[in-house]
Amino acid sequence: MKLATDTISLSQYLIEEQLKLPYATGDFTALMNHLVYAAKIVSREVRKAGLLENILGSTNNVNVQGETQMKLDEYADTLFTNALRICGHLCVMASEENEGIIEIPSEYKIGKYTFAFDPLDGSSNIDCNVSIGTIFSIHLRKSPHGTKGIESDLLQKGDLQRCAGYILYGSSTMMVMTMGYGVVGFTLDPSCGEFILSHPNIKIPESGSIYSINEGNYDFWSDKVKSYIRKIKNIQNNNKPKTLRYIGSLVADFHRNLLKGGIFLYPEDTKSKNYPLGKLRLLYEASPMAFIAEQAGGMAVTVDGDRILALEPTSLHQRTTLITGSKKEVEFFLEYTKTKNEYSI
Ligand code: P6P
Repeated sequence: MKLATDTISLSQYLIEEQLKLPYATGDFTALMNHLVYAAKIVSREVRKAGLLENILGSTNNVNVQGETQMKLDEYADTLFTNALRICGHLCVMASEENEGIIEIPSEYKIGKYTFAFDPLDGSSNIDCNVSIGTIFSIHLRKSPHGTKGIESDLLQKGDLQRCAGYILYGSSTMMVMTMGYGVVGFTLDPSCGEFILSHPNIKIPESGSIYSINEGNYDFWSDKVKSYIRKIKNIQNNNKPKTLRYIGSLVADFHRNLLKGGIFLYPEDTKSKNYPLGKLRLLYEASPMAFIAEQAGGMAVTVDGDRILALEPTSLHQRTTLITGSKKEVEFFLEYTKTKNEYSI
């Protein structure tokens, strides 16, 4: 049993990390503390959603993705947006739920960071109490300081992220994040309302027996993806066939594979209106997850073998395919499907 004296909260961790950087101004720490506040409130609402008749179910709105907006989607989007755009450390925001950029109101100080986020990913699972999550990505602005941030401040490669992370509303609420020097996880302790450091150095196992993909799309995949999935399931070719685990919430599927090892795949499928693009969004889903995957010792590529973090975004809601997970599993996918491996160039 950990004593309160030997635990460290997320707020304390951020300050300690800030003190290690002589040039740090405290802006990032302040930004993250606003994020932590919003995360606690969203977690509270998610946890009691089933008890509030007016928070479950869908709104009459369809979001920019063409998806029905759930009430909790709208709530989380509003809460993160309002908590963060007044914090004085952002110049511009982008949300999965909003078509254009989210400007910082002129009455508030304009900061040096950008914030792209998916307020409640996996929201179709909300009403059946399945784990869902918030995903976020933070860059330094490119446009002149003091001016209103613009879209190009958000359209930056994943390699340039200052921070990426997710909040998983699962059996407990966790925040997992990276600032470019490893991956750390914090678990919300409801008894004191603090995120406590529970996973100080997350490393994804080099290989793993789990594969995560929506098998319902099998008939619509490319031949190479079909061939790969048959291969990893075929007991004759394998001394140990893999186990399918798929929740349909990227944050939950990714987090399980991050801790246990395995591979997550969302390839293109011909039944999708986005074909030949994938379903997942680059800026606030694939890119932050890729930063975490690489920092934990894993890999993240498109189905064509392009490294996710090297992709240059051209639009806020740009979609991509995503293959991510244990290094050896992603390498095997690339090798077996005879796809280039940008990591080995
Ligand atoms: P499918 C949720 O809508 C999401 O964006 C991700 O969280 C998840 O990985 C994926 O879509 C699930 O998509 O088509 O398998 O339901």
